[in-house]
Amino acid sequence: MTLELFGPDESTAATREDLLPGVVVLRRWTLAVDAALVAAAHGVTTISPVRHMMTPGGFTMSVAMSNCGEWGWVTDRKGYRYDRIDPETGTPWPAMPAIFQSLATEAAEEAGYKNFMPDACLINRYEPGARMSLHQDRNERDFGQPIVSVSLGLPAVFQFGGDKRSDKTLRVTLSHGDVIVWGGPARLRFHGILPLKPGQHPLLGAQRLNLTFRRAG
Ligand code: MD6
Ligand code: FE
Repeated sequence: MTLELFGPDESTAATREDLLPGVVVLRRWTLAVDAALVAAAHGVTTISPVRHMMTPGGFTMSVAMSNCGEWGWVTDRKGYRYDRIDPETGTPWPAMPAIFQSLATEAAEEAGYKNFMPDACLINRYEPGARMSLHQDRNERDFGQPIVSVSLGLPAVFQFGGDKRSDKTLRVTLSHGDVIVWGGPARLRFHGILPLKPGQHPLLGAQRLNLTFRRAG
C-alpha cells in the first residue's frame, strides 16, 4: 500500500510503501533537505575521505566509503568490523551531523521503529560501474535495531534476497531522496546493489551517495 504524506504534487510528494515484512520505503522523504545532507556528508568526507577498502578475501571494493558517528564500519584483511578510529587518519571518525541523526530517528519512527538512535553512519559513494554484492549486515550488536538507508544522486537497483544467499531476489530502484528502513523479520536478509548505470544528477553529478545508519555498539 502507498500512502501520501505531504503535498498533492506527484513529482515531489513523499510516500510510504510497505515493501516486505519489516521493510518500508519512504519515497522522496529527504528531497526537502537534500542539499543540506550533501553538504553535511561533504563536511565529514573532508575530514575522513572516502576510500576503497579491501575485503578479507583481498578484493578492493568498487564502492568508496567513509563513516561518521561513534563507530565506523571498516574492512581489511583482518575482517569486517566496527572501529571507533578511522584507520586512514588514525583519529576518531567525525561526529554525526545533527541533521543525519534527526533524519534517521524520524524515518525509523515513520517506519514503525521508535527511539532509533544511530551511533554509526556509513557513507557509500558509487561511481558508474560500482556495485555491492549480496551480503548480510551482521556486524552490529543488536539485530533488534533497524537500519535506515538514504539514497542521493543517481538511482540504483537494490536487490533483496532471503535469509540464504541462494534465495531468489526482488529488485527495487532507489532514487534521489528515497529512504529504505528495514528491521524485524527482514533484518538479516541478503541484499546488494547492481552496477551503477552512468548518468548525471543535478546535485551530485556522476555518482550515487548512500548514507546507512545503524546502531552498532
Ligand atoms: C547501498 N546499502 O544502498 C548499500 N544495508 O548503497 C546497504 O548495504 C544496506 O541500504 C542494510 C540496510 C540498508 C542498506
Ligand atoms: Fe547492507
